[in-house]
Amino acid sequence: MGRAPSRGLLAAYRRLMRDEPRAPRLPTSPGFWRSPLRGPRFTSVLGLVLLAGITVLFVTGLLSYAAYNPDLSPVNDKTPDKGILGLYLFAWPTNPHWLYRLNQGVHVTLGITLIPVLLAKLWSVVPRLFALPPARSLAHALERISLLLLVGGGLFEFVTGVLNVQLDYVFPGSFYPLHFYGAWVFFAAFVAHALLKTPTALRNLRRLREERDDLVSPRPAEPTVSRRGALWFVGGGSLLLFATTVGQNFGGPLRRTALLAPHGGAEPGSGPNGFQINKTAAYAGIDTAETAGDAWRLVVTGPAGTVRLSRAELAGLPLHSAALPIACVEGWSTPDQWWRGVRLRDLAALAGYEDDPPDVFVESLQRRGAFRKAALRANQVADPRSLLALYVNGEELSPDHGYPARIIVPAAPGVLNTKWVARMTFGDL
Ligand SMILES: Nc1nc2c(c(=O)[nH]1)N[C@H]1C(S)=C(S)[C@@H](COP(=O)(O)O)O[C@H]1N2
Ligand SMILES: [Mo]
Repeated sequence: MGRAPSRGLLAAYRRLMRDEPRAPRLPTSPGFWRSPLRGPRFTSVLGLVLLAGITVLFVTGLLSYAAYNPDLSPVNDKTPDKGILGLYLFAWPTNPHWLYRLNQGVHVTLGITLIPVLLAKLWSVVPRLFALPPARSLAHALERISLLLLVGGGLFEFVTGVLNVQLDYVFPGSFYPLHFYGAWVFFAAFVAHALLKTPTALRNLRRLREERDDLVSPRPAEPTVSRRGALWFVGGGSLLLFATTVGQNFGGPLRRTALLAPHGGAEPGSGPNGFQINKTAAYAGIDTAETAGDAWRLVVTGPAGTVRLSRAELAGLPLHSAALPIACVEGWSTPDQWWRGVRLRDLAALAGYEDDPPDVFVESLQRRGAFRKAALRANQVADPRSLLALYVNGEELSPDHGYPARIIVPAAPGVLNTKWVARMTFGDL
């Protein structure tokens, strides 16, 4: 006399729901997760590292956006619909001259370094993702929704950031709003999570022994590595990413250690112009016929009218030097280069602003592309180190670095240092 098959099924189902230690097959059963590494201490260590690291990422990210001076002109603003999220914007300073270089170097290098920590943290709490019942109360339901925003938002921010750095604008024109709005959603969930969990995390670390916890597997597998070993493994992964990325913040042989960082486009070669190039003249569609001696004129406009200057005339004006870096939003930067050219404030004077230099709108010869024009704020024009450079490191600018003339401004993101300048319009924007 066999049992009715339906009763057999029912029994199996009941066994499953009771978390029968023998063979749970569904991830909703705690016994399904068998790694003996999981536990509150492991999760807490990783969580506290992320608490510090992600806070720095958020702050440097917001500062990076402010550095574009998006509130100055729509051409600088990649996120025009930000509304109240732009309330914190301020006039980006020109001191210290390495400000953006440091900010963006920290943002990108730290972001890449934290990837193994983020992945390990998510792995450590994955059983909770499947925990049943889905919600025990309204508060619990809200908490779980905030966790979805936290996990989804975190992955989204890291993925979009890495793609932008590695693949050079895979989302044409839309990386900035995606990363910016994503950051706010993610950070809101992150703050809620940190407020709820930091006290627990600190308590977990002070405890000598692991408490009973839903993260501890009820039927742990044989350990293949200690918790300490696993943390070293995650830390080692971070260290490896750091070591193969950080070099892009420097020049010389160190840059070649940045194996994981794209080197900013074409090989820059050697010599005075042998430093990183973002977009080459060929890529930007700059024709040498347009930049040649007779063809090119700089058009400067202001209340005094319009002045057209050949390169020889520009080179005849008082020239000044400044040691300034190029620092790109993608996280690479160059050491200070010696630029030589005409001060922006002297050009403002030519345009009719003798004393108080105003903002300026700069346009390139380049016809297409998001970075062919940019606005600079009055404080940037007034700084005596801000130049329309004609020379770099004692040589003519190379075509790829912006010949016949390019903007260079202290502490500004690379994108404001317009190359192949054709027109400058002075006046309050
Ligand atoms: N006309 C023009 N100027 C430009 C760009 C561009 O695409 N077109 N790229 C900007 C960006 S994003 C950076 S980081 C710097 C890089 O300067 P470099 O190539 O001389 O290092 O140039 C800026 N000036
Ligand atoms: Mo850039």
